[in-house]
Amino acid sequence: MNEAEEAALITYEMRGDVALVGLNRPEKRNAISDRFVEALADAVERARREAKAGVIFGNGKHFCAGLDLSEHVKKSAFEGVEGSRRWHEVFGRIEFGPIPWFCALHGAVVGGGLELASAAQVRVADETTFFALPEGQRGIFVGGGGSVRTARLMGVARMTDMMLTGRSIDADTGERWNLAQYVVPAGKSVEKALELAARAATNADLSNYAVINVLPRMPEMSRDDGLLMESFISSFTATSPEAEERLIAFLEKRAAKVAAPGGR
Ligand code: 1HE
Repeated sequence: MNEAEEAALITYEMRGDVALVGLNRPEKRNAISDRFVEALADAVERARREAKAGVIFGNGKHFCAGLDLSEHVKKSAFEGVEGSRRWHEVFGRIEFGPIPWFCALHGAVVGGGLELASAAQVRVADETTFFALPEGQRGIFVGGGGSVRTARLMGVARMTDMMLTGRSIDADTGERWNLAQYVVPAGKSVEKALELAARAATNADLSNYAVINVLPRMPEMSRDDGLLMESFISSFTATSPEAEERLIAFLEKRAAKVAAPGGR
């Protein structure tokens, strides 16, 4: 594969302050090969440098069919561990970075595709979305962080059921199970994710950083440690020049009020 073909595995464009990253291997349902992981890593690094939020979506009929199974027929155990650790690194750059990521889902969100989506902060599913973890049927196990991230989103019992029985769930069930925070009409997930990302991009950088990096770590702390940490983060953000300017803007009636749902 030459450089141009490799670059084309992932599409990348800036929409204002938002990086729009497209999984672009539709003929293989965006199955994640080793090269694909590297192309995604490059896009994520670029977005971390130049964007204030990111959207990941899948080109073609599906968001992502997970691990490229054709590359895993003849791998050694050690190569498998290294591959899995690389997924962890790259997805970790999405999970714990300076900018929030919004995944726009449609069609199959399967195996490693669901693991990728689980690394984002917000998932927007359209009505065609379905989630599955067919690892058990393939004789393998999740390796892209799913047993940690996806299990935390939906809970161990539900994930165990999906992995043991091959159960597929639809978008509405996925929303109830915490795999998506929004369900929108078919074909609208990218538009909605872009709208949400553009909104998040206007927040103070430090507030976004704290939400992304502190909130997910809190459940692992004791209540006492968590509350102390919260006081420090709260004071640290509130005393930044950006916060001061935003607080004064509100008091001087130059900033938007909180809107009721539906803009009432
Ligand atoms: C693939 C892959 C893949 C499709 N690796 N080549 N993931 C899975 O077990 C899911 C396997 N895929 C499917 O069940 C279906 O492809 C879909 C439901 C996602 C989509 O169905 P459909 O009818 O739209 O597409 P298709 O005809 O099945 O696939 C089109 C092509 O993509 C076909 O190749 P072709 O050469 O015959 O055209 C498929 O073989 C190919 N393709 N999915 C390789 N996954 C770090 S651990 C993570 C562990 C996992 O992710 S396990 C879950 C793996």
